[in-house]
Amino acid sequence: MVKFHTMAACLSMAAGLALTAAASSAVAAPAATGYDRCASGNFCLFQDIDGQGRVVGLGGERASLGSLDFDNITSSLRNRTGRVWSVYTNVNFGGRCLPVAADYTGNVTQYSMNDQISSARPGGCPS
Ligand SMILES: [Ca+2]
Repeated sequence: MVKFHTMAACLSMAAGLALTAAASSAVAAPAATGYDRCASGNFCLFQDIDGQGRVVGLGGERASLGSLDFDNITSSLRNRTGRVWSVYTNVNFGGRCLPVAADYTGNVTQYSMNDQISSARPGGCPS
């Protein structure tokens, strides 16, 4: 009997340690940074190049990024929607348009779009 209780105590303690270890690793997991902050299914705009600075994730079209306090500040993008999107230099999908491939992750500076994007929506640029 004594031996049985000892064994049970050991098993109980082992289970407790396992739970503690699991909780510790969950707490220790690093917060997402950079482009990784873009959740699956979202079209994300970042304030700075290389996925840095503030970020907003869109699930659908946005005729004015000003409503998100994100007008004319985007420097990089990540498209996790699985389809092409398009971004525009003016509100209401006007001005110059840049198509963004379904899996694009990168800057917009090389397309002369730095700090110029004012609206965005799923689908390609108007023909
Ligand atoms: Ca910027």
